[in-house]
Amino acid sequence: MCSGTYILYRSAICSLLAGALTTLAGAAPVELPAPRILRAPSTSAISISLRATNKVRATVPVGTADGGANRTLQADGLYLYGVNGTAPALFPPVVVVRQGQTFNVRMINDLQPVPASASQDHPEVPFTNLHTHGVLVPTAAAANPCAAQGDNVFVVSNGPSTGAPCKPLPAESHHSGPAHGSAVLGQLSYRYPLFWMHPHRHGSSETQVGGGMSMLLYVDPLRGQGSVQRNFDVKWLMLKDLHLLPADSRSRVLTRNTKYDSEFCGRLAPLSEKEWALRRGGCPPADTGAASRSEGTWVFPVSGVIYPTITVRARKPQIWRITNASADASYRLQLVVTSGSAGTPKPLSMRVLALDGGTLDQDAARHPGFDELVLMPSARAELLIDPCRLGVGTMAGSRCILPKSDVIAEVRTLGLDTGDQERDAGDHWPAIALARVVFKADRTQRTREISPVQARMLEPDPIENPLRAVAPEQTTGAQPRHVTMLPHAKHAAHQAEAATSCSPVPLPAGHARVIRFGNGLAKTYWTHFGLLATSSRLEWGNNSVKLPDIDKDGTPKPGDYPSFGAPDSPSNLCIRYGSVERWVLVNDTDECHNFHIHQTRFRVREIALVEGEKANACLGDRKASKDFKTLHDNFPLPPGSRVVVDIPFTRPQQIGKFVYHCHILGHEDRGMIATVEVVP
Ligand SMILES: [Cu+2]
Repeated sequence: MCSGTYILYRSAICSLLAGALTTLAGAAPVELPAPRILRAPSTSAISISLRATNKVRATVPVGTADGGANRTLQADGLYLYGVNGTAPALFPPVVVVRQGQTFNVRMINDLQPVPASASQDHPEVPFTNLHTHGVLVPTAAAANPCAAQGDNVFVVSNGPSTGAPCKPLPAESHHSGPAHGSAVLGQLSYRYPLFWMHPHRHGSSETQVGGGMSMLLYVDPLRGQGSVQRNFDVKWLMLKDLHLLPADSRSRVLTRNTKYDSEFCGRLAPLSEKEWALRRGGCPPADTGAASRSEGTWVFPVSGVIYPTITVRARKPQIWRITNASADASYRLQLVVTSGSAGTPKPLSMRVLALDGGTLDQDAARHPGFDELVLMPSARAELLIDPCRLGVGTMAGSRCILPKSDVIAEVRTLGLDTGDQERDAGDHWPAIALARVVFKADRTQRTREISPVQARMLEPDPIENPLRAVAPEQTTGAQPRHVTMLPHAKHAAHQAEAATSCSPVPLPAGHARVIRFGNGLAKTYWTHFGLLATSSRLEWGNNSVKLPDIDKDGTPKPGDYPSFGAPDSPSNLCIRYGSVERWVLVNDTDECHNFHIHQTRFRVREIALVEGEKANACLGDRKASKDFKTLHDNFPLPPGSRVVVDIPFTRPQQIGKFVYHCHILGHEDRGMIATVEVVP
């Protein structure tokens, strides 16, 4: 991060890191690492062991702008996964499974107790669990107690364990016994590809995910991957961020600061190129004069490396698989050419192949591309990085000639205000130069075809499209024979109580359900968030989302939004298996949230925004989504917005209890989460 050039600017971040960086021999830029890929040897199942650790130290390589000496940074106090007995890592192996395979995770809870500190909203507790974001996890037969838990995030492992396979765990609130292991069995029947796994213990999600605990999961479709691997260089960009306290002067180790402050580096303002050069891979504290702000740094590693270089070879275009694995931070990505340009560089138009694990459709295929891409927490994107398509080369008809010398570019997040600065609302995520990109020269000057976009990437999903028949889907041949789907109430004794209190009231035809996002109790305005998650029903008719009906009884008062607290309370929503519901998501607050629902996906039908609202920026490229048939599992909700979505509850694996929530994990931990129960 700190080349000689930086020192000239007397960057605060450089002086802070100066004592913490260890210089290594060699001068090559630090390349974005290729992950270790874990694949199943057979067609039936893949099994991994996953060790949840905390208080761990990671060595983070630090890249430079000019290929100067390699450096590393030591960060302590992290939460990391160790996979299959290997050391816990910021960028753990990527699990690649095939469609229809069973994926077994043996979870080992190795979290150690951490003394509570007065500054924490939520003390660090050694409880954890696992959520496979975007993937269906069936609630299955009682004979398999691990599978019986489905995607119930209120089941946790509450202390160090040896990973005993498939030991049933009661809900945390019931539990005060000795150590237990937990495991998850998931049957991967979703067709589209980029998912991730992270802990989901209510109250600890922000601390654990923000400490680095997550890993990637990719589901190969039945066909087509071979040609993707042959034609493209696949790059995995896992975005995380770490607040770090100043380095210990003797050990040079920086310790993670669990206290989150989105304004640590100051509020968002346009940056000059000189200022961008000070933000490679991280940002220094804002010079506010306040003592609390002036200490530490904030780094944004990409796949475990701070400011890596991504080299794009002339004859091998790339596919970038990008995941926002930060707990709270939002990114507004641009790809800009920095070499040979004067003034503000122009963003290259990025070609998006898939969003949030859902492949874009033919409508999206005709889209000219996106100058910027907003990734709120948990959002994913797959991009086609072909220098010709990006305009790095010179076009000659349908062919292109690449430049004679290397072109240097940068992946940047422009920063994002999730609320209006002037109204002091929301968070103010910083502008960071995340990675350096080198488009290699083609000295042969031969013309080349533009890489084709693989047809399979543009195929809409025939199964999950809610426009299709709503008839309950039958168990497919791809599912393992030993999984028997039973009604939820029959097989999990500890859940029987909830099941009996859940009786679905179906939406009448032409009605929509209204879900309101609000701040909780007025007295604790900034610390509690809630969801008004009742079965409010709204006659849909021919109206748009500007429906006056929504507000005919007035906006709810701050105290009307329940802030989630008790895992064992009756489910907030009861839905009949086989329904496709229309939900109107209403953001009653003055900051952005992002809606995420487990165990299903949704199609966006309408988006209504408050005109002139500055924080509409969090919608970014997603405003085009209503024209696409893509199914999302998370979606931004700007302040005051209404977003209409269709959600299918038509798969047997969905029977059971799961949650929907804001994926800004600080909001989720503070109550912006609610339960839904699908009953047969
Ligand atoms: Cu939120």
